[in-house]
Amino acid sequence: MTADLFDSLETTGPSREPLAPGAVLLRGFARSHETELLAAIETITAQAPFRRMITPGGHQMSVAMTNCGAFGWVTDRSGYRYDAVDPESGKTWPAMPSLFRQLAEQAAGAAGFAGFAPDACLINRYEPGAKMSLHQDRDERDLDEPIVSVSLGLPATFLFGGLKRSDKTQRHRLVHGDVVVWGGPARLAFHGVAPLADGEHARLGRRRINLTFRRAR
Ligand code: MD6
Ligand code: FE
Repeated sequence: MTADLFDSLETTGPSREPLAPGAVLLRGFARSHETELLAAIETITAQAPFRRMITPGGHQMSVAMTNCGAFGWVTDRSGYRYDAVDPESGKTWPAMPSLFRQLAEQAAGAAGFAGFAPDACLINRYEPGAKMSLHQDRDERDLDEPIVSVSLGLPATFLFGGLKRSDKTQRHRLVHGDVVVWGGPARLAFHGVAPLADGEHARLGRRRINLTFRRAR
C-alpha cells in the first residue's frame, strides 16, 4: 500500500461533500498528483489517441475519448461495450498506470468502498461546448462496484439526478483535482455534464479531462 501517497491532503484538509446517499465529492483529492497524472495521460494518448466515437443512434459524441486498462469503454453503431482491444488500432489498450490504480483505490476507500480494483479507465476530453447528456452507467458486470471520477483542467458543471431520467438534477461545479466516488444506492443515478464553458486552465489550456475508473468485468 501507499501509506504516505496522499499525506499532503491530510495537512491541507480535503473536504468531503456528500452528493447523495452513496455519492461523495472529495474536493482536491487528486490535486497533488496533477503532474504525474498529466504525464501519464500524455503517454496513454500517444498510444491510443483521443477520438470522437459514434453512438448507437448514429451521432458523433462531442466528448473525445480513449481508455487505459484491461478493458476500454467503446461505442459505435452496434452499441456500447467494454472491449480489451482499441478498435482504432486493433491493439490492447495501454496499461493502467499504478498511480491511477492507487488513486482510484484510495478515493474509493475514503468514500467507504474498500478494496476497489478497477480494470477500466475511460478518459474523456472536453473542449469548449462539449457536453455529456444525462445517462446511467450500466455496462459494467457488477453494479455493486463503485465508480471513481477524477476531474482535471477547466471547471465543469456536473448534473447529478435520480434513478429516473425525469428526476430533478442537482448541479455541482467540479474543478481541477476533484474526485467523485459513487456506488451503492447512487450507482444507477442519471448524470451528465453541461456544455463546457470556455476558459484557460494553467495546466490544460482550453480543455477538461475526466478519468472514470470502473470494474468492468
Ligand atoms: C464526466 N462522468 O465527468 C463524465 N459516470 O466527464 C461520468 O459520466 C461519470 O463522473 C459515472 C460515474 C462518474 C462519472
Ligand atoms: Fe457516466
